Amino acid sequence: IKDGWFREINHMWPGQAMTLQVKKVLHHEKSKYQDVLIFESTDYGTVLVLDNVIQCTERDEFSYQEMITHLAMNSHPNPKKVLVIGGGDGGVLREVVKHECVEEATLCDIDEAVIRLSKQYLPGMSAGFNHPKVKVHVGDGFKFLDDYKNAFDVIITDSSDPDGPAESLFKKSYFELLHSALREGGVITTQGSENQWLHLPLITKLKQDCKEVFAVAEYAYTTIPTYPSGQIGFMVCSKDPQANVKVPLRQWTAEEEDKLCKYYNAEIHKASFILPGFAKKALQ
Ligand code: AAT
Repeated sequence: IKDGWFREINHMWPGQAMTLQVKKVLHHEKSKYQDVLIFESTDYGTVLVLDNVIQCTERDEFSYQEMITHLAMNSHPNPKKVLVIGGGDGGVLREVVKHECVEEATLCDIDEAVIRLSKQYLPGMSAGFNHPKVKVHVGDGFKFLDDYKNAFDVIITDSSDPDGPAESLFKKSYFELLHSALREGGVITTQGSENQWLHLPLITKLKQDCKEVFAVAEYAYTTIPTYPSGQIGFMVCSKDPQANVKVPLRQWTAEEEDKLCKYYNAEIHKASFILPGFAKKALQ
C-alpha cells in the first residue's frame, strides 16, 4: 500500500497491476502459509489479499464464486456429496448449498487464518460456513484428497494462483487424485490458471493434462474486474464420456435464477465456453 492505494504487482502479470483505493486497513498478519491482508476499499467493499494477490472483493466476488460452483453443480445430474478445496472465505460453500440435492459439503483449506478472518470480516461470504450440511477441514488439499476414493460427486478447487501454497493443485498428479476421489459420473471445476490474455501456455498445458485424465475437459471463463485482466478461467471436467458440460444438465427457472444468483444463469453457462479466436486456436 502506497499513498492510500493497494497495488497488485506480481510477476505472473508483468508490467500491469490492479490498483484499489484503500479506505482503511482492517487486518494484516503473516499466517503459517501466507501474508494475509484485509482492507476496506473506497469502491469495492472489503478486500481479501493473500501474498499481495487479490482473492476477493465484496463487490465482484459473486461472479467468480457463482461460476466456479454452478458450472460444475449444474453439469451433474444429482450432486449429493461435494468437496471444496481452498475457498477459505466460504463463498463457494454459500453457492454449493443453494442446491437442495446436496447432502454434505466439505471444505478443505490449507490456512485457518483465511477461514477465521473471513468469518470476522467477510460475513457475506463466510455465511456459507453456517449451513448444517457443511464440514470444514484445515489442511493441504493435495494430501486431503489422497485419502478419498470414489467419494464425491462434485469437487471444486477454488485455489489461489500456482505461485505459492497452491502450486501442487495445478499438477497433473492432482487431477489424477481428483479423478479417483470422484464417484462415477463425477464433475470437477478448478481455478484455471488466470486468463487468456496472460497465461495461454499455462492454460493449454492445464487443458492437455485434464484431457489425459478426464473423459471430458473444457475451458470456461468469467469476467471479474479485480482479477488480473478482468477475467478468470476454469477447467470443467467430467468422468462421464457422454457428458456435455457446456450445456447445463439441470436448470433453475428464470425466477429461481433471479432469486439465487447475480451472475450465473443457464445462458451464461453455455456462453462461458465460447472463446475468442486466438484462445480457441491455442486450446484446440
Ligand atoms: N474464493 C476466493 C478465491 C480464492 S481463495 C484461494 C484459497 O486457496 C485460499 O483460502 C488459500 O488459503 C487456499 N489454498 C492455497 N493453497 C492450498 C492448498 N494447497 N490446499 C488447500 N487450500 C489451499 C482464489 C483466488 C484466485 C486469485 C486469482 N488471481
